[in-house]
Amino acid sequence: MNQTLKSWVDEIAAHTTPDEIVWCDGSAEENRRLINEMVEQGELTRLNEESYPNSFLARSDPRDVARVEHLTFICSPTESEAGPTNNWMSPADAKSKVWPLFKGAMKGRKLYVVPYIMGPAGSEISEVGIEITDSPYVVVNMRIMTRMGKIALDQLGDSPNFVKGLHSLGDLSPDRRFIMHFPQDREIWSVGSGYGGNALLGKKCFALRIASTIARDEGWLAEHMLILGLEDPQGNVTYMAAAFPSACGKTNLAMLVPPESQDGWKVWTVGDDIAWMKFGEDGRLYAVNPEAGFFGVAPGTSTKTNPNAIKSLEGNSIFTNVALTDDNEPWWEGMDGPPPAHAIDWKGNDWTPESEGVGAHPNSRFTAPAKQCPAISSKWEDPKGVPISAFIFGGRRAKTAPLVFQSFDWEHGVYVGASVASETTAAQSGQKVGVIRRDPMAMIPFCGYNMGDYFKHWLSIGKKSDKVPAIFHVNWFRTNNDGKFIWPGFGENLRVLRWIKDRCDGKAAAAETPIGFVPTPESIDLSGLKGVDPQTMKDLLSVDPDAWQDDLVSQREFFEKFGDRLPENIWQQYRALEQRLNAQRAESA
Ligand code: TSX
Ligand code: MN
Repeated sequence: MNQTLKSWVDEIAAHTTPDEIVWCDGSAEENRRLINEMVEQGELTRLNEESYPNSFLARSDPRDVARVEHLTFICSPTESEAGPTNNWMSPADAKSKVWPLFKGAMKGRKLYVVPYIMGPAGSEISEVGIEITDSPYVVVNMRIMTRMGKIALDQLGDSPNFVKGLHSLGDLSPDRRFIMHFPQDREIWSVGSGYGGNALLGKKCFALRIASTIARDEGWLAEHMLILGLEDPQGNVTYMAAAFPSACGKTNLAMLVPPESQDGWKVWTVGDDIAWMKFGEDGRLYAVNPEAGFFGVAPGTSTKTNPNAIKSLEGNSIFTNVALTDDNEPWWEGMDGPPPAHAIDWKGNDWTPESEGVGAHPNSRFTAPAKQCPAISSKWEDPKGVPISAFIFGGRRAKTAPLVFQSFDWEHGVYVGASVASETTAAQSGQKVGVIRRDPMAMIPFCGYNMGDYFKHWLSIGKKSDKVPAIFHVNWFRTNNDGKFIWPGFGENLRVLRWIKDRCDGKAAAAETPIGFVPTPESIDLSGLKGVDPQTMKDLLSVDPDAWQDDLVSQREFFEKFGDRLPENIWQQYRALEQRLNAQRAESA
């Protein structure tokens, strides 16, 4: 028995006073028992055994359906270590505020000890975490999302080196809800929420917020990135990792199915949300997916937008806050076919297509095992990871960013990542449509330390090796003057991935512009693609210096928040872009 673990569990049990302590082994039998208990309590609904075998519906408290950034804190010793993009509380204040909320919190409940590995078993890149929780929903989700149970205790052995995560549902009141991160102790305290991102502590809390601080200290990367392998008709696979802000379709890109006209090309899924990357002996960056499942947004997922996601979730899956049809099947807006004539909505009320609100909550989720994805990479559990050739950043931009461009070099690429932004959509509640939100490397909600230091860390990674990935930026969301999307997106994005691969191989042609290397119109294969004529392609690849000048204003405002913590190289890149844009304007004037 691991003594550090045992004394921590004893200490927490003494304070939270559960009725029983359950050490989870991750077995199928244990999972069945937990699920049966939850079905009996009415906390889970068994779905149609024919179409969705071994799958279940959960409904959360209606006030507890999403991550809560205003209640999420980085509790580093000083406020400047957390930086201007995080909420900060001193470790002492955080502990004295939240520890009382755990007092007696598990009375009448069971305390589950959930050991888990983030990353493939036996990998040097992997890390062990232990989550203590009083939510059986968390346990069964963690079993899908991580390598959970005995396998993790075996990997941990006697080592005190694990991330401690303490979670209690508390009374689910938003007034007593806190998601606290203690990077120096590698510890997470979460109370008052049962929602995924707040309660499944291996994912955003550990694999991004805590791991990003470990990665900074140890010289590696913990990023909010999908990982995919692009296989050419000869069978060569090029691995890429991509970071996009929310609502840009990261999971869809990770599982891209090539169109029929791109015969012989394949995309293999390694991960859809998080990448941990370390240098190999050959100087290349190797990436693993720390997760073992997909916690995907359900609405909008269909056989049209993401057929592989649909096939991944047709069994052994958990659905949270979706609607329930009269056939006992899950349903959400944007699913294939017509909406059901009657369903039970995510709050448990009768629903018809004529009803006022939605059937499924816009942030409703599926939890599905990664191994069920038809395109899962044969290397997805390789302890070595996969060698990354390209980093891809992106955002939802109506006018500025072209379909794709490549940075001039690593330092310029870090600046491109730091200036990532996305325009809000109608689906994102509570704000106006088309507002620009800056989200460097898609890490704004997930970086566990000052992002000025984070950019410095990225710059330092480029100095460690001459084989770092090439850096690209994509934008699937360019619109014309009528506001209509001019790129078909989805499977057709394969054509852009091919250009990226060719650039990595030193092949495809590109034109030098102020913002970077943009494809020549002929260098993107448009064979068999209807609706993208030569003029549209020109529009997709155009760089409007006036639009970029406006973007620089927004960038400056954002970067100034970091004061002298922002590396001078980022400002140099900013000024160099400004000068190149001015030169282009002077030329065309
Ligand atoms: O995921 C998306 N991707 C990446 C796919 C690999 N989405 C969905 C975003 C919300 C999560 C996209 N939406 C993409 C895209 O490439 N492009 C668009 C915009 C778009 C939407 C619809 C059409 C074309 C573009 N066309 C028709 O509906 C017919
Ligand atoms: Mn994410």
